[in-house]
Amino acid sequence: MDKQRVNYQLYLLTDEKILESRNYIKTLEEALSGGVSLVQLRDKKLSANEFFHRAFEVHQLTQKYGVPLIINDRVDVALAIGAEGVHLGQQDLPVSAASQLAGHKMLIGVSAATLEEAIRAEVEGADYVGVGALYPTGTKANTRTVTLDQLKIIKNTVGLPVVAIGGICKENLAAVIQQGVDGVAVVSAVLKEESPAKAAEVLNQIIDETRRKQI
Ligand code: TZP
Ligand code: MG
Repeated sequence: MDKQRVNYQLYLLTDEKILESRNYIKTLEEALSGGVSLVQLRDKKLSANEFFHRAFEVHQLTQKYGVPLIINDRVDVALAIGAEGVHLGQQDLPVSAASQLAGHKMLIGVSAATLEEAIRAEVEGADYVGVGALYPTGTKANTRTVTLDQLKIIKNTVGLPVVAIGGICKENLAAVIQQGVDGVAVVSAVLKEESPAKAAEVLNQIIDETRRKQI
């Protein structure tokens, strides 16, 4: 994987509650076939052993679609399965420690809810920042709110790719893309839909159309 060529456009995060109520792998495969460009495995409940096995299985699938897999929180699991990246929150390992373990080939993403956090992530050597939550979300508790204006300021200040997250759906997607971000990260807008493939296709169409109108 070439870090410079990663496509952040439609970044799908998994959610154990939603996926375990459906067919886990089939639902993810549908999302991939609909054009998801990046996947993050996020599961706060599994043991290290279970998380490793799930990550291995999901990696087989993402590799089939040529889509990088990012592991949430756990650098050890990312390394153990040979994932393309790891995503760190403000309470996780510092970027410097993660990159010492993972080396420079692995993509390191950091969650940021303020300009200061985004700048720090860049200084510390992150490869991209996830910024949010833009809108109310039922997927994650205790999110911090980021406005569209703050998102734009972050995008215009840091040199890293910026991915917006939190409650993003087809109704508010154009407004987010208009801030100039590199992509959006979603859970429910794809995984809760009856057809995850169709949902991903529609989101990609909205992004493409919004970008075309901006030129
Ligand atoms: N971090 C900030 S909001 C969020 C995470 C992991 C959840 C996003 O889920 P959804 O369903 O797209 O609102
Ligand atoms: Mg975390």
